[in-house]
Amino acid sequence: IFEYAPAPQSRSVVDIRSSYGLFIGGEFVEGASAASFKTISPATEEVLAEVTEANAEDVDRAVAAARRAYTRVWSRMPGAERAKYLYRIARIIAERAREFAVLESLDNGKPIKESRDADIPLVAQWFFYYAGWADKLAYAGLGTNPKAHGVAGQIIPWNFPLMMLAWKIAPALAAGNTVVLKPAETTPLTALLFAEVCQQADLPPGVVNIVTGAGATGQAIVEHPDVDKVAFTGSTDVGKAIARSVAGTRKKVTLELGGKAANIVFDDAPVDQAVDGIVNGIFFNQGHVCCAGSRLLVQESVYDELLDRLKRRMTTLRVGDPLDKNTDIGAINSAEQLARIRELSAIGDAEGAERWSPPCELPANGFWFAPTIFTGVTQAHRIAREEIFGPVLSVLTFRTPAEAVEKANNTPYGLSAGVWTEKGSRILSIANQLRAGVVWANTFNKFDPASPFGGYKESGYGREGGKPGLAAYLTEESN
Ligand code: TXE
Repeated sequence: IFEYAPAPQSRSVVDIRSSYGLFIGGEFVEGASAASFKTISPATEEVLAEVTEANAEDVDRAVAAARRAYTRVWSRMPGAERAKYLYRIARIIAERAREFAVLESLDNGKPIKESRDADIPLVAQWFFYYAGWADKLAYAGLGTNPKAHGVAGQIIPWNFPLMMLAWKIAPALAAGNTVVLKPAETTPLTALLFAEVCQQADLPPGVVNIVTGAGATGQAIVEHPDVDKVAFTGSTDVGKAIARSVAGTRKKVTLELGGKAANIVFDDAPVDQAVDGIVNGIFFNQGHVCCAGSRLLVQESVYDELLDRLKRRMTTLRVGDPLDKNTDIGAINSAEQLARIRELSAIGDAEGAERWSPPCELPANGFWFAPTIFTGVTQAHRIAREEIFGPVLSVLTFRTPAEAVEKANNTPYGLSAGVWTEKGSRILSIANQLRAGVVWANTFNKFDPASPFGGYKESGYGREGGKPGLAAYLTEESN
């Protein structure tokens, strides 16, 4: 279904407009006020485009368009018809993959080899997968005739802009909901290109509405009385605020929040494979990953050898231009995120952990942070407890499997974890004891639309992907 284009090295494959309106009712419209903001390339700080800042009036228009489309068209359409639109969207994204990959790397800062080989293919797969569910809702586990909630308000972060959009929009539409989605303020461009895909696919106007803006726009969506379902991915603090604000209303909520995943390496693990998995676990997407393996737990007996090999592997990582196909680590998404990473790393220094980075020259402009590991980290250190959301790994050790499990679970989060060992029985035993929504064994950061993804504890609730991801957009109630 998917052919990889040769690595695009230039931004000429994508046509970026100088300014963007809001996508409401199937067309681009001006905002109610003249407010706008700039989206920049984090690798160069160059302004890419001026984007409309939607206010509460705009959100109201978008919700009204979504409601009309829900009542008049989408909720009445047979599932097999909805599926056709989803397949069409999936195919268009696959055809325009190169454009999307370049735009994503420009706006977000991630390496082109990741947007080209991971993000955009997964986006197409998500739409293909949920297209297949649209006429099979009776098998979602919610009775023979489940109903859509109605209008879904969806708020997404900046780390996987188009992928988060696909995770939200594909199951919502398959289930028969219509959508008002807000991309993050630092990465709105691929969502706006997706709006063009909706037009190209002849999706009925109002089924998907894209409103751009910052937190206040998101809040207006969450608080809008005609929104039936809220889906959020982002920081734990904002997630908690959203849960408070919808408490006592009829709105259904799913939250996918932060993480502090343990990547546990036992002494019988295949070392080279584990080292690659550790590198992928923390340096993929500059560590801007909610399920990043940000706490490495190494069995003491292999600590010296593993650290030595990890450091050697890290010296081969190339940091730089996101559009260069040889780049492994791109730009940090924003000045604010860079400041957060610097602040927590400085706390790591102050608390006595030992910082190490390979020699690497960072570009003069833009936002950059060298791949970094901290050793001598204890569970009391803030860098072992708080999400850094950057290319920074905290290394801890353990002696016994029981100690590994105890340390892995000693976190307010519970999104993901990794286990590296030759023993199948140990994988099962450890995985069953970990309080994490996803556990990878001898691999890391693997995603598949059929696999449910989501957290325990303060990592949020609800699942995205698979049948549970579909069920989150359905109800047994007749509405
Ligand atoms: O997140 P925010 P930020 C974590 C990560 C990062 C930290 C802060 O640790 O360092 O959060 O990132 C919208 N009502 N994650 O500040 O603010 C906002 O406009 C409704 C983990 O970027 O949560 C954006 O679209 N919406 C995470 C989205 O929420 C609001 C991914 C996320 O932004 C809002 C991102 C409000 N009151 C950050 N305030 C993950 N789980 O992957 C903001 N928003």
